[in-house]
Amino acid sequence: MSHLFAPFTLKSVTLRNRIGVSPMCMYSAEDGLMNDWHLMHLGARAAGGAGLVIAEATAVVPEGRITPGDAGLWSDAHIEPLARINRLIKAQGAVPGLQLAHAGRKASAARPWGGGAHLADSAGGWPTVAPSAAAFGDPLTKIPHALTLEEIASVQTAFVDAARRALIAGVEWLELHGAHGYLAHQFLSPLSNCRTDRYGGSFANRTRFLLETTQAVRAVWPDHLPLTVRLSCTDWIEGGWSLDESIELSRQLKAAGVDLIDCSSGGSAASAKIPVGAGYQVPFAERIRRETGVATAAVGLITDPMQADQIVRIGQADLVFLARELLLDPNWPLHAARALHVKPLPMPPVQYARAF
Ligand code: 531
Repeated sequence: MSHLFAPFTLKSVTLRNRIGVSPMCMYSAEDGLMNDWHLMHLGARAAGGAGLVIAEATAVVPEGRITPGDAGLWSDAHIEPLARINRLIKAQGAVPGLQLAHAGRKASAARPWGGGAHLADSAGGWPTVAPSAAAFGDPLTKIPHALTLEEIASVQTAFVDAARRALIAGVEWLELHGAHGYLAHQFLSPLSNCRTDRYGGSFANRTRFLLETTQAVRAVWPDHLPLTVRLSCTDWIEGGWSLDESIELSRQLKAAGVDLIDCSSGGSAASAKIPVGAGYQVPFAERIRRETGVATAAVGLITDPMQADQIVRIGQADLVFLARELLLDPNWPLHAARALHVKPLPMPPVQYARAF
């Protein structure tokens, strides 16, 4: 039986355990360039024992940033700062991952500590784009420009170019952001996609952007490295994107070469009533894993070692991704190993080991 501290192999990559650092926006880059903050944030969590460390939503074009502080990979200048971080992550025994993203109509916002509302173009913001010219709603009130077919193709090319740069930077695990109400999810959800062309309307049309982007990225991302997708498995709104659609899309993403689905939810509309509670998204990972045979990661209010271990043991997911708990405690994996009586006990970096 598998468990939280059993290694996990996907393609040619082996994680030392089932714990992944969920991609977490730091809003601390300058012109998309990662810096010492990211080195500390990601490096500390690799040293803390996680098997996989996924760097935050990294914009494929500047206008795809959620805030002016988002990381980016839209130019070759972005490669080396990321490569430096990836070398540290690897040296600490973890696998370096990265999430590629485009925020669509949720772009051009202030950082959370600046209020999080859309920034006027005159205040450091920029015009946004989306499948359709409909705003998310207060406080993200900008009306986006509806992408033309040529512009859609150019965003997809930007994902491919960014994936190539990620590879050069030493990323070994790539995640495409298809969740949380950002651009790919804006195409998926009927709540944000009112197009009448081949990218809107039917399920096949709404999923076209993400499937095509995935296929194009898979073509340049080496076969031996994992390509994964984060989905919002439900919008939590009647008439919105649903779990049944996520299951069918996961099947098609698997056929397109996706190795794992990272199962989150929400983000399409502020009015969604989300039953937030311990492991509330785990059933999505479980159903997608069981019904499609694709590997899954569970994420969302996973806080306790026993809870995380059980998710893996009973086959609800292959991996657990943690965010908030790992912000509070970068050494959560080392503490979890003790709580679970793992033998041999994973040790902290050699520089700290004499204390144990
Ligand atoms: C939180 C969030 C979770 C679920 C739905 C919507 C939002 N996160 C998502 C992050 C950015 C910061 C807020 C990303 O996915 C990039």
